[in-house]
Amino acid sequence: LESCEERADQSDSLDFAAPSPVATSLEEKFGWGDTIDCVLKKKMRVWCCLPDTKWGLGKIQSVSGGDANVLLSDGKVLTISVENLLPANPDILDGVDDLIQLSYLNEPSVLQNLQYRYSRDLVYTKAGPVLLAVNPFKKVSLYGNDFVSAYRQKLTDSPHVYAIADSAYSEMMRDGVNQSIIISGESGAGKTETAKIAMQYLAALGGGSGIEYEILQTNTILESFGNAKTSRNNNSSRFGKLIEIHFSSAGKICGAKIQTSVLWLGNIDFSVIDNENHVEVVLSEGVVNAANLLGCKVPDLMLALSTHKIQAGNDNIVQKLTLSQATDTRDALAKSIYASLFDWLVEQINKSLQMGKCRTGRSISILDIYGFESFHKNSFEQFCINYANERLQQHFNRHLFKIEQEEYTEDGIDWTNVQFVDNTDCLNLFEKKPLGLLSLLDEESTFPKATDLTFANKLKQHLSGSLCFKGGSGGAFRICHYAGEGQLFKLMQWLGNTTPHFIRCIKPNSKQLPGIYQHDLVLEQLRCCGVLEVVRISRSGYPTRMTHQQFAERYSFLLLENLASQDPLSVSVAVLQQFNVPPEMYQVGYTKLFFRTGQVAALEDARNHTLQGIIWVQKKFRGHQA
Ligand code: AD9
Ligand code: MG
Repeated sequence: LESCEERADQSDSLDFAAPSPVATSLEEKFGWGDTIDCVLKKKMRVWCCLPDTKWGLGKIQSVSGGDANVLLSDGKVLTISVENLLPANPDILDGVDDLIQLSYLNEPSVLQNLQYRYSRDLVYTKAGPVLLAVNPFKKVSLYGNDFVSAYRQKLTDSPHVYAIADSAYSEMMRDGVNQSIIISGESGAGKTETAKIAMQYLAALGGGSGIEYEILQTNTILESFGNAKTSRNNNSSRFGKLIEIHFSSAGKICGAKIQTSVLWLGNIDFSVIDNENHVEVVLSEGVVNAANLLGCKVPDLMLALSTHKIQAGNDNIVQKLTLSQATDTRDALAKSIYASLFDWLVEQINKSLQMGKCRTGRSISILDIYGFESFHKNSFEQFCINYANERLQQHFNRHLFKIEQEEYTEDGIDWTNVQFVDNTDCLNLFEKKPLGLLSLLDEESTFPKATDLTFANKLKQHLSGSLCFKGGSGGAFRICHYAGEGQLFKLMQWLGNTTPHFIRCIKPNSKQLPGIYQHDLVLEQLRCCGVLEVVRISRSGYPTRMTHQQFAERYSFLLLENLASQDPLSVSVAVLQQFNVPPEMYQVGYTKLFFRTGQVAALEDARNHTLQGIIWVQKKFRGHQA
């Protein structure tokens, strides 16, 4: 775990309203130019970074020099450096169903919001355009026919996988454009369950021919072959999958297609036969059975697993393998046999799902993919997973900005002020030819004398100029991913032609048990899959939107001058002027007002104060009358 200060800085840099990325004073952190005096007078809620690296909620009592006295929710008063404070949201925002509504977007606020909802079985929360799904690890009563009809008839707008599936379906029907639902998250976070829930909704909507049952059944078959119990998930998918559901022009399911990001072999052992660590296969039940199943002779398999053939001129030279080389060969063989078996299975399923008449070209794809992974020591598997995610992130950013831009343009506001984070540098690091990670890896693999170390040195030699690459000692190197081809290109091409919908699954604890919410684990995932970044991007422009009407209704009573007869826009502008909201903090659209982060919290505060004042006067007045 990093230190508190680091956390405070990182969290703070996520709040876009802050004028500088690393805010040093309280005013800067609060982001709306208030003086400390104002903050004190308002007795604002703040997050305090406590010594045990937890965040505690409190209210500022007083400030002297760089320290603040804060009354914590447990009644204790704490003296704490102003640097270790972050603004907390007003309590009207507790448990909001879209993180975008938070006035202050920092890590403790987001964590608390998700926990607030999770403890009430509200496992779904929006993070701007993304649906966050926190795994309940228990049955929650959020599914089934009643819920399906409620979402279909738009009787509820509470965030849900059904709502995502519904908008995919509706947009496909309305615009005739293919859709995709991209589900990511770490192992055990609930991706496969979420994919099934989305499929159930689509099956309910587009069902009728009976094929929807077949599609739902494929999960069981694929899971029984493709899943295994791991330390992180008792029913872990060891494959990424993309299922395409095809619809007729009437919106009925007419077909589906699945794409796909040998145990005896594992029992084969080797014995070392010389002091150069060369090996021979131990004759055992494992090797006999494996040879039988593969349809080859036992000595052939034994030879194949312990030697390496190289061609030199016209001669074949047979070299004995070392223990680690032989183990790798055995595992690679097991993997490839298993992969071929799985491909065969998918092919069979696809054959049974294909329906000749289904040529409308309309489809919804559901992609179940691993999220960014980061361990102390990361292998080629993490390299591939993270690269895939980096591509998805780019896809996502492009899409996000398109939506933002469209809304601004529609309402006639200037959106050139919107800044965004771009991950092109990181993608270039992987993809650039001839000096990207992938090209260099390809090249190095063809050198007979290449080792991990020569590869690492080559990377350091060529890539040290990139901000996303950090060389380490020996064979170590690090890639700084955005958060925090093999097939992939085809997948991205395919997804590029669809309208995407994103779901990020979050694992609340590593015990796979209900009711436990581990802050650090959740935080790590939020950072890894870039959720805060996403919300920040969505908010980097003008995250809070209200129609002129809504704004005027809510705040007009604060006006000193009576403008009740005027139109909502004039009233709104008068409110903004009276409260000295700086012009760069908002934009006026044709129908809506767009605000930067923190502005509405300040107005809400003024509103609450005035309301309290009114109540006080009314009480006095009644007392006087009595
Ligand atoms: V892996 O990358 O394949 O290892 P997933 O797919 O992310 O992983 P999975 O969907 O298999 O995780 O979910 C793990 C377990 O969490 C499931 O077996 C369920 O017991 C539990 N789970 C997940 N989502 C839900 C849910 N919406 N309701 C109830 C759930 N239980
Ligand atoms: Mg899975």
